[in-house]
Amino acid sequence: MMKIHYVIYLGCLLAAGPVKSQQVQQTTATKEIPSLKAVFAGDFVIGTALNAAQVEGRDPRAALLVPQQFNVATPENVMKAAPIHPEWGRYNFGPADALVEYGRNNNIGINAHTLIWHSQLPRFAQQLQSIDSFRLFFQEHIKTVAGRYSGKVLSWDVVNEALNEDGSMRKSVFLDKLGDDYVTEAFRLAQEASPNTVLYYNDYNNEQPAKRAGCIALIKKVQAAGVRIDGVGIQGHWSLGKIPLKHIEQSILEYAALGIKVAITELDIEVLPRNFQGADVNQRMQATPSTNPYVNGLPDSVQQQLAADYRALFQLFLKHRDKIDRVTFWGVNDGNSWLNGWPVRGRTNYPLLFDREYQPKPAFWAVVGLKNK
Ligand code: 9MR
Repeated sequence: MMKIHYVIYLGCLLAAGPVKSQQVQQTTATKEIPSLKAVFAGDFVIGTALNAAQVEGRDPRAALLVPQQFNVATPENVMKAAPIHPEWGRYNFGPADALVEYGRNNNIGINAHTLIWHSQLPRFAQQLQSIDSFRLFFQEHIKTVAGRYSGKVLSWDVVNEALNEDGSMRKSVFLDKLGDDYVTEAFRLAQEASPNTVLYYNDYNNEQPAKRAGCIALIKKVQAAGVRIDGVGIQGHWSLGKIPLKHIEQSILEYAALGIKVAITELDIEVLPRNFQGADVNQRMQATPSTNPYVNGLPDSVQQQLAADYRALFQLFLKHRDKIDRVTFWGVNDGNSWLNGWPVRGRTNYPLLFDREYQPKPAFWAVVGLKNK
């Protein structure tokens, strides 16, 4: 099963081409900015989340930058259940088809996200009372959506965020209606509908010891049922100056020991005040004047800390490049990150490697510099 995995990614890696040392030089002209996918060719593929405007080409600077920098992409929203399956028996495939087409035209592989998630679940599914109807929705949804993109996407996040922080199963509608075998069942159905696609379990904070233990138990349960699971996604929504490097490294080792690949699937670093860690979209924070401190720009000290954090992370990823197949950022530039709107609306955040003008930040050069010694 891992063979499929390598062959798929090899195509992307070959497409990235060799790294030329003169590419790695500090400049602001887009055509001279080194390409992340080329710099890390041979280590892991580099991805980004894409929004609808970027896929539809409404953002000309993204249209230039994305194919230059990234060899894989994840739909930020359009393949989630609510947008793609809004009513019983009715699917809205247009935006997801456009993404697949965009990928084909730009030599970008698609990491599809996500089949089964308690959030962004269509209203009709939330309202189903009978267990049989809910099970039918669950089965039809996976068969239809995974089936449509079989052979057209590299991977699926089959199940997203099924765990609580203590490693127990989240009390979602899936657990409630289908019992705790639903994760195994989802992987079985995804494998049937899309046999040559890499299948991941994906979560945030699953590098933390308790949640990691729950994640390992979940993966072992799927494996023990004889059902294929190829990889685990560590989302990577981390906070400035608090990157849990030890836990991340331990997680990479423990997950890889299960015989599966590790991917960093939604990387960003929160630089604004926050009183909790992770990415539970139901958690919110009160807006006060002190929660949005960098409206007029990021102070140099914070910029340097961000660069140091990214550098340390990529150093760790490179150390374990035999176990990591992908590093995906959750957004192209700071301006389109979800962290401008969560957990407080209307903030000015700086979590990525490119600024609002699509220019590389010090963090970009810190990461690229690791390969240019
Ligand atoms: O970035 C996504 C944002 O645009 C959506 O409003 C949000 C809604 O649930 O989901 C965001 O993406 C999430 C991802 O799908 C799963 N992990 C956490 C991500 C950030 O919330």
